[in-house]
Amino acid sequence: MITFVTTNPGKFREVSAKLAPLGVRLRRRDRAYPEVQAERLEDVVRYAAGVVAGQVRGEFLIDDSGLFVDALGGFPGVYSSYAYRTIGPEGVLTLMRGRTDRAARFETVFLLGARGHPPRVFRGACQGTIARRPQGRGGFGFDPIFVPRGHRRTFGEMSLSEKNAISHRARAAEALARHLGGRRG
Ligand code: ITT
Repeated sequence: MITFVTTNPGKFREVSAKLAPLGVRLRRRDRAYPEVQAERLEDVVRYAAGVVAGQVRGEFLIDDSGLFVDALGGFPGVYSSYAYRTIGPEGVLTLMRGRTDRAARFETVFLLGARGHPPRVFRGACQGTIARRPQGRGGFGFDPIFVPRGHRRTFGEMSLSEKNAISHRARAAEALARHLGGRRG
């Protein structure tokens, strides 16, 4: 059993669905961890892990993700949580008004930790573009404004399993699964 420390039920649903077929069970601890101001997602999870390790028994997982928009110099990136709460997806669309370069990517960094053990980090990314307007009610966060490369619909218009086949978080979960598989097998 791995404790996934996240305030975000959408993340928990996605990762649970990805790992369940492998026999890996997750439980959610709905608790915020301190997010340091840093320029890389990895620095955020590594700092948080030091705090979480003192609060959670056994193995834990934390996920820090962000939306990096090329035309905005990578913003909101590591500030995605703040940007979501303040300007929201509509605010990102406003910043993108008149921009023809709509390239963006989602990134996820997972940290698997346990007190007294060195942490392991896994990454996933998904390239795409920023939509002209929000579309769809599925997913969470910036999903309604992100169209993954090779698709015409936003993540917000996709089912959980469609998003889970191609997303940044799914890639990170696959890397985690390979690690767990190697360890168990
Ligand atoms: P925890 O830190 O408690 O896990 P959070 O929602 O604050 O939850 P992040 O800091 O990793 O998580 O996420 C930054 C923001 O990016 C946040 O507003 C999310 O809604 C959004 N986000 C993260 N993953 C996303 C995804 O797969 N699709 C759309 N938006 C996402």
